Amino acid sequence: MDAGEILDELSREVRELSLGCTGEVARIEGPPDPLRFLREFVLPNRPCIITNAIDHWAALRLWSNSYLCAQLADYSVSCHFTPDGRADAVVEAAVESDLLGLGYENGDGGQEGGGIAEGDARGLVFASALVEVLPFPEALNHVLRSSRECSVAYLQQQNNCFPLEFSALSDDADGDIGWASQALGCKPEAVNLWIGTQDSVTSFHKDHYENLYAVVSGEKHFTLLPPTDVHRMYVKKYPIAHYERTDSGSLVLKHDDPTSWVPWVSVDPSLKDSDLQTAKSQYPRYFEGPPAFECSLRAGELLYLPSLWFHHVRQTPDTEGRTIALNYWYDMQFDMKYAYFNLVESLTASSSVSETISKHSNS
Ligand SMILES: O=C(O)CCC(=O)C(=O)O
Repeated sequence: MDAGEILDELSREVRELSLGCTGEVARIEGPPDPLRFLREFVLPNRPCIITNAIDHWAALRLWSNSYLCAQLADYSVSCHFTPDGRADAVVEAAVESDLLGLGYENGDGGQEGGGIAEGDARGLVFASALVEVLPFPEALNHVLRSSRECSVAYLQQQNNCFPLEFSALSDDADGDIGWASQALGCKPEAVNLWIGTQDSVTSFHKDHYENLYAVVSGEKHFTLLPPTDVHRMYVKKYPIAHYERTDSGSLVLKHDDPTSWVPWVSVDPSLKDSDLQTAKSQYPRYFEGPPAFECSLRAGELLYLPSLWFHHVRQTPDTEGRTIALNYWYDMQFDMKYAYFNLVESLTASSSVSETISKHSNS
């Protein structure tokens, strides 16, 4: 057996023993008993959707656009801008000259590699959004007017922004998820608010947190893969770039100076048509392997997204044109599960498991 077959066997076994093979995410009526939540979901690192757990939040009834603008009239909030709704994502650098000096030619981007293969499909960069701090009503207006033809705004900041930037809303939703805090033995390290439209998509990534993700309005669509599937994600190192605003107000992509590199998932599960066909040939382990865990969350539902799970997130707006969510990040335990994950990640990086992309992009 080569490394790829061994890792395939691992991901199959985890499904057979614990996660299930259908790609369905368990649904439970909440709020659950903390011990049950710990035993059935946190310890086995298994996601679930919890219904009827946040019905008491005033946010579910109050958070119209006009209410939010009235409550937050004098607040400034962080708004993330991209031309196409893809922030912290691997994108093609629009300007060829932007790539000069990034080390593609001689491959020196591999210097800080830590064993992870270089993102060798030339012209691809990891693009981060332009973040502007704006009065809330103006920021919301940008979100609602988003379009992939000009600019997409996503109101989010993963720095505990709910209490920090939106404190006027703190009575409308809980500061922590009580039964989860009990099960996990701590309060959340960060509570983040997300207001976006269908144009904002969050690319595949994983976090070192136990995540309780609550939808307040609209719908969120998650594509999830367990940590044991890391060998199917084609993690490569990409040069980091960021969007800047020009004098005319449009967004341009600039590479970071000095150049730095970030390991990121190459697979985009939301591609269509010919792009999807190309991706299928580049990333066969993802597209030919067991199905991802797919779920959609409606307003009032909560997802337990376990630590280290890869997640890709899309959204459908409500009748007011936005999707609103709050997520609670709890510290994960850096225990044996974490050590095993590191082992699987190292095995993936040190073998030829993720090499298909190189063969295709070089051919
Ligand atoms: O809602 C989103 O767009 C992304 C959420 C996410 O990545 C997270 O909660 O970790």
